[in-house]
Amino acid sequence: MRRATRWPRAPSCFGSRTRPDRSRPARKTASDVDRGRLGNNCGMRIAVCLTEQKAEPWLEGLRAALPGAEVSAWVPGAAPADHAVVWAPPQAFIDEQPALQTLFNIGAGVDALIKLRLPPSLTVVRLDDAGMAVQMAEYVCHALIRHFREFDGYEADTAQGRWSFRKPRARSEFPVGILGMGVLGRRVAQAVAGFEFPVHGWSRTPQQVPGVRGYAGDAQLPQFLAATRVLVCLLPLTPATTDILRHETLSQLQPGGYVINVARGAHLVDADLLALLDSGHLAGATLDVFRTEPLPADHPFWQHPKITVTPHTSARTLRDESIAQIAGKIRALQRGEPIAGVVDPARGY
Ligand code: NDP
Ligand code: OXD
Repeated sequence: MRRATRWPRAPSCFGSRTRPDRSRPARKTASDVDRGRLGNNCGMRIAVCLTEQKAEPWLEGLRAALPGAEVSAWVPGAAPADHAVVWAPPQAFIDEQPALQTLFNIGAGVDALIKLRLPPSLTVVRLDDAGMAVQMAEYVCHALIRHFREFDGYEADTAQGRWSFRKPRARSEFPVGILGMGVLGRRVAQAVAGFEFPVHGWSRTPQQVPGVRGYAGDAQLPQFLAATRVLVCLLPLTPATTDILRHETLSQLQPGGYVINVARGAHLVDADLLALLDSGHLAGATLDVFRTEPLPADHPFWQHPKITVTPHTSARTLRDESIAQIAGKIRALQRGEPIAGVVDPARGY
């Protein structure tokens, strides 16, 4: 079994450690073990465990942002770490790291983490914007405006050398409904409202967003859907939101409805979308996320004339911004301050 690389200790150290959540039972941490052994405060350990991503640039960035911390890529049998920076880690990582206090996810969605068996004392922290919200606003506005202004039709015409005009459409007839008014949904709502589309927002608890008509909870979902023609999904994937884009809900959209799914593939029932596109109730869809990624070569979405596919790229994790945010949160925890983006395991996001 390979051992984790042990990095030389840097001369500077973090001061006294304060647990992020005093309501939690105190656990012996890797640094506590080190302090006992070495009689000093050096040695905060950070493990990096990233699926489908190169670890090296993250290691370098975290080392530069947190001098004094030992930052290493996790391998089975590695020394216990205090914090971890992860994307879709295997269960073995969690099981082998009982001293972990905090799991920093390098994405906003924590569905891949929440499905693991996590010790109740472990704090999961998601990325809180970190440059993703503006990207999401760009993506959604692009998809919305491409559909509303019929730029796809113009592209098809001009490709054939045809100089043609379409009748201008009223934006009041294209109300946009955003499922999920969190960090990303609110930024998207603001951008869409800037183009003077009517905007509706649906959340679990009531949210006040200027320029947005708010709806909350399952009881107000039918009202929200009936008010919506272009539906944007920006919900976290939880048991309550899985399959939320299904025949029953999508058929409640206004005729000529359009679906933009930028959250998770499992929000959408693929066959129900295809049936509603083929029946003509829905006019089209732009999809960035899929039940299986990469989207299998034989999936009907690829060739469907009313569907635009992008490869899970609507809001990319920006490494520098993410490292700065995670390092800032680790420092805040060191000072005993609260941090944003802590996941509530009961809610699942
Ligand atoms: P947040 O946690 O900030 O916001 C989630 C929103 O969804 C909140 O408004 C919340 O309501 C609402 N919500 C959650 N559950 C329900 C429910 N059962 N009923 C009604 N509303 C609900 O998440 P973000 O905005 O940061 O991110 C949203 C999702 O976007 C991520 O979970 C991820 O899956 C996806 N994503 C996709 C990316 C891509 O590249 N395609 C990139 C980044 C994220 P309330 O306000 O009441 O809590
Ligand atoms: C995320 C994502 O959740 O990129 O951040 O999908």
